[in-house]
Amino acid sequence: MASINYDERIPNNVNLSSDKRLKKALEKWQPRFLDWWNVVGPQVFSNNEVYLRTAVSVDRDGWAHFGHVKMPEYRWGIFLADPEQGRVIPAGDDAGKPVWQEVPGEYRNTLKRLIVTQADTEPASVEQQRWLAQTAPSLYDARNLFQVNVEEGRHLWAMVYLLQAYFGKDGREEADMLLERCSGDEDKPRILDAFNQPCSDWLTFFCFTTFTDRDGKYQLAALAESAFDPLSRTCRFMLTEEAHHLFVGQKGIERVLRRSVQLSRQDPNGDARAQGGIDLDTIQKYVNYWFAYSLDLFGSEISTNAADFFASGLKGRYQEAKKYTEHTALNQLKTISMIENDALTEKEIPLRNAMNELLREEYAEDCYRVIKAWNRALKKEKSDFQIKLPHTRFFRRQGIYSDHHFDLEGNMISAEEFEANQHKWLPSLADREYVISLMKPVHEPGKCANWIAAPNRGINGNSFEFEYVRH
Ligand code: BYC
Repeated sequence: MASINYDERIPNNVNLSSDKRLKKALEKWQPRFLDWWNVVGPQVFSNNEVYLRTAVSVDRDGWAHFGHVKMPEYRWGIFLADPEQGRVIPAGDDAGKPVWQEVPGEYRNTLKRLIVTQADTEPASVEQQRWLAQTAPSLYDARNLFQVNVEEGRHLWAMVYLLQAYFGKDGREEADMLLERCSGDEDKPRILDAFNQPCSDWLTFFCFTTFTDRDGKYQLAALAESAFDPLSRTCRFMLTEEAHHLFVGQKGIERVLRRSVQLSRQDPNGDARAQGGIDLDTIQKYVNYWFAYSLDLFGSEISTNAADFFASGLKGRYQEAKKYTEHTALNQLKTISMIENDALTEKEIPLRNAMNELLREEYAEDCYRVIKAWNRALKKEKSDFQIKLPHTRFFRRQGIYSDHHFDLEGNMISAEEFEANQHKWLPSLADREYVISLMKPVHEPGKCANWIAAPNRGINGNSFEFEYVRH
């Protein structure tokens, strides 16, 4: 199995020292990355020792080396999954032909745009979360946040490697621009909407890591089916890291739900807020908001871009090689609910044009599994409350539903009706202010904020009381 060479200035398993030009370009980018990290990366505990996991090799078990490190000294590097011998193009017009080790001229711009869009999300999320540790509900949570942050930083490295190694001068310029755009910046915002939303509280962070990072999982899985083999190998390794981010989100919300039930039980009026907790209705509103925002990240339901990505083999379907036997998706149709004359009607469209929607459906099913797990946890706490996922048409700002209004069940409603109900369905300013008012730091080992239950176990066999951040 390919181990990672940590003796080099940039740890890597791509034999970087054999390519002097690329090595020089990446070594030039490295101090810029560190400047960026220092200015818009984690601003709290930024020079403390944090108990972090670092990859040591790219095989299934080899990537988890744990130890206390200061974040700016984290060994970010370039790690690709091992090549699959004889791999062929999984999908599209050229399915079955050998994969590409270089970028074909005709796809250069499209592929570069896809890689830049993916890459742009990685530093964006670090920027969004840079102040969160200031109000961490425990050191365990601060540590998990930092683990997510350093790995998003490494995902940026992975994408920058592809840009610099395969796209020449253009790629180097794009790599620089990735450090210039900034989440929420008026003049130079990040590319996709969800990555310009503020992340000022931990309920948002847990929703973001549940729903938005999960979009990352599905987009990376689609890119892992790419004909461009270096992209596929890069995404395959990134996916192994992504699993922990999803765990942080899912378990985080589960702990808030459990605590909410416990606190409402302690209150004579069954009011979790009166006991300093977050009521279940508010949690549901955050779920509605972040599920909808994350659905937008899949692009329009009907997309010629997506059809072209699929036809040319740049992106595949989720688990294309495993789940499908027919890989061209030609002469097949998909039924989509469209809006005509202000009413929903079912229309059949060519399957290739519905690739974004197919991926979104896989994603939504995965989200349902998470909701079920949360509802099991609620039942265990003896609560009858059930968290629900809103309909995929609800509160969309991208795609074919974005010009209309829908209720939580996906029924079309008037703008007035939406307006009248929106604070029942989505967090109001008062809800947000209330949640933010609870965000008080608990930075003592083994202590946990009142509004969230402590986790059942710690990280890597350690207890919750372990000193995850030394300060
Ligand atoms: N916001 O045909 P359309 C992650 C643009 S998350 C703003 O509908 P297409 C992570 C679109 O770019 C995963 N703009 O969509 C998670 C296009 O613009 P142009 C990120 C949007 O092209 C947490 C136009 O609208 N990975 O990894 O079929 C933490 C019409 O496009 C949005 C990727 O995104 C939006 N939400 O598909 C850290 C994968 N949606 O070209 C990390 C790479 C669409 O007309 N990207 N637009 O100027 C892609 O595969 C595709 O670009 C998209 C859009 C799926 C995003």
